[in-house]
Amino acid sequence: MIRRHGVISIGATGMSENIDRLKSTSTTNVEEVSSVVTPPTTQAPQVEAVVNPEGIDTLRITGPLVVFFGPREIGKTVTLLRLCTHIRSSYQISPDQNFRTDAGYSTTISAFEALLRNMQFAPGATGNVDFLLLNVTYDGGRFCQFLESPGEHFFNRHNPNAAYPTYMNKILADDYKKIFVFFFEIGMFRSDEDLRNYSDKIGRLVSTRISSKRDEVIILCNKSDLHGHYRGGMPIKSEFRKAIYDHSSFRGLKTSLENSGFRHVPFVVFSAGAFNDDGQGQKTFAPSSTLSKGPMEADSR
Ligand SMILES: Nc1nc2c(ncn2[C@@H]2O[C@H](COP(=O)(O)OP(=O)(O)OP(=O)(O)O)[C@@H](O)[C@H]2O)c(=O)[nH]1
Ligand SMILES: [Mg+2]
Repeated sequence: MIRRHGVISIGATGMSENIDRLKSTSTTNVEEVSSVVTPPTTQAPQVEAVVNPEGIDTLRITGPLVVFFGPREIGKTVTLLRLCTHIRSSYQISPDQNFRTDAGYSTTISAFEALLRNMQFAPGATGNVDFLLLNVTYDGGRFCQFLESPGEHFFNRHNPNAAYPTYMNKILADDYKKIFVFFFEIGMFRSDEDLRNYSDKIGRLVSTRISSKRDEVIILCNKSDLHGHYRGGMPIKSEFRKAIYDHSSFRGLKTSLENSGFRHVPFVVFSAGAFNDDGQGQKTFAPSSTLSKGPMEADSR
């Protein structure tokens, strides 16, 4: 089904269209990428030597890299899991074993794999899965990589102008293609000031560190199931778009996108599924539909 549509599709177009475009650019790099990600063991000491002080081996990233960018609790891990469950019948997805050098990374990988197996979201279930690199392979060659980082590496409302961590600065400086998925949710912060700070931080990134010639940007409006703009089981995308784009706090980012030459910025309305409290402190989860018309509608227009 994925081959027929030629996309990674979660019943919709926006995110999938972009990943499809990514496919056309990434396949030409397969040879090059494969040789970089599997260095001969004799080179191991060299790799060790360049691991940065944060214990993150950015040499594991050769792109194209999809960056899930958003604050804590916005739903990056859940979105990643939902995307993986959808594409795994055609794409091989495996956590990169050597991205982080700290002892806790193996726990992260195990927790991710366990969640992918059963998608049970007890409170805090995604807590251990906040920082990992996934390698996505198609037809035997590297297709792309997904990076999920803890929200505070991107934005902390108590310190909105904090610098990015060193590993992130390296990623931003490296010249492989990046696809930034900027996470938003209607009412995601308690104050407009926090929303403006978040949007402005993205705006600065877009203006100064992302190239419209090389990179792509997606605005993802997450947890749509919580925000009633639905008709006939479908999210009304124009309503979600209005709520995000017409908010005064978004203005600076809109200008940055326009001025930076991003002519087509997909706006994706997304929900991983329905989350309900079971009354006993647990959350039950029902994944959203994978049909092309369903509540997990994503659209690019
Ligand atoms: N209603 C609803 N809730 C969601 C959705 N996606 C995530 N959530 C809820 O949001 C919580 C946080 O999601 P995570 O994916 O862990 O958030 P995150 O952005 O990865 O957070 P950090 O890793 O801490 O930066 C989950 O435990 C769910 O309860 C969604 O599509 N709909
Ligand atoms: Mg997370």
